[in-house]
Amino acid sequence: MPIATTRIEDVETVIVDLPTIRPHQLSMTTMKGQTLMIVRIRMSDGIVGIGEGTTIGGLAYGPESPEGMKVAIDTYITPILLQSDPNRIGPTMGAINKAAQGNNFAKCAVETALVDALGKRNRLTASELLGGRFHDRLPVAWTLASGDTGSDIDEAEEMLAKRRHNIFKLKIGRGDPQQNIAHVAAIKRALGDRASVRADVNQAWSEAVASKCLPLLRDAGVDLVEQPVALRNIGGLARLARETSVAIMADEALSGPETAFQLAQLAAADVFALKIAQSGGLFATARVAAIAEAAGIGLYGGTMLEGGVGTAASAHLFSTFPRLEWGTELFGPLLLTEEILEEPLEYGEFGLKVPTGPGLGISIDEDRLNRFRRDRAERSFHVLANRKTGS
Ligand code: MUC
Ligand code: MG
Repeated sequence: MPIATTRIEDVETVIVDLPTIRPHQLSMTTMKGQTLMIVRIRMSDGIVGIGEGTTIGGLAYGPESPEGMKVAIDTYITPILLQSDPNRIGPTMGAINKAAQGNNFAKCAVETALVDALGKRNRLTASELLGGRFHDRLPVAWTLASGDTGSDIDEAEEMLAKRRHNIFKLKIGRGDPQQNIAHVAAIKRALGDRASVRADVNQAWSEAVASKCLPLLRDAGVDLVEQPVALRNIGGLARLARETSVAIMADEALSGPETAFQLAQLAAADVFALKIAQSGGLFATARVAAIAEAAGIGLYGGTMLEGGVGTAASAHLFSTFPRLEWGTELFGPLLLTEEILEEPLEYGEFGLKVPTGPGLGISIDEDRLNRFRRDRAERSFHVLANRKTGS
């Protein structure tokens, strides 16, 4: 019997502003809230696929903002979707890639929604569509980024006591590098062998500064240093990876299979931070992982601090990698004070449970979405928070 054709009838994009539990300080910006761009694709059989495009600090972290993702989808991607067979995700994304260069985050949100819908239609989880899960639970790191050493230690102790996290990533790169190292060393001293401590420089150091600081971080007990130098300085990253014994992880330098191949060719990283949005979607990220595996590069499941939708999508993909040596950092929803899912994702015992329902296995709470969507809010808290501090 021929399979009935399905059409896409409507594509909706919504910007949602949510507060964070505390300011989150990175080298390039301090987040006081998080903005999610949610896409919902409604099909002729009534199924609605959900996707998310989220970044950090508007345009401070990368070249796409939530507002820009919305415009890219509304203006350029939706007309292609309306002409596409949503069950053929590869050709649909191929047509989108032909019509729109770049815009990896927007494309990832759309592809995620197509995968969610395909899973719902066929009663399969996204992880099954992506090859099948090896893990039902994923280890999850927490980022200490309050900007204060004492508060970070207290936060880490609380996470250890609750058995929520025993891997901590420290955000450094702002201010004096010697003080950065003292901050990391104090936290590692306090936590000892009870936790793995890693540091993310977010591109802030020159190669010369990184060359001096990496051995000091290693001596302080740090297991992994993430993106110490600028994203385009792949040669510098390779020289640092060669000269230091601390593991080096590429994050911002990775923007899909092409940069993954370049990094692997130059042996510029020991570990890849896999991010579904940065790499341009779930399937592109699977290709990045394949390149890493072939080159003997370790895998880490990264985040752009997405809410529940993007985090669930990432979890489905990461669960399909047999070796995820460095765990994940899929804690995004825990940084937010508000949940937009009907059922929050399940955290505990130092991990995240990969959802088991069809598609992404999550659903959006319509009332909560309505409360926080920017086009219905009186004034975005984001704008208010930034105005108060003058940033
Ligand atoms: C990044 O650069 O890794 C991931 C965790 C976190 O706190 O920030 C992000 C971005
Ligand atoms: Mg990073």
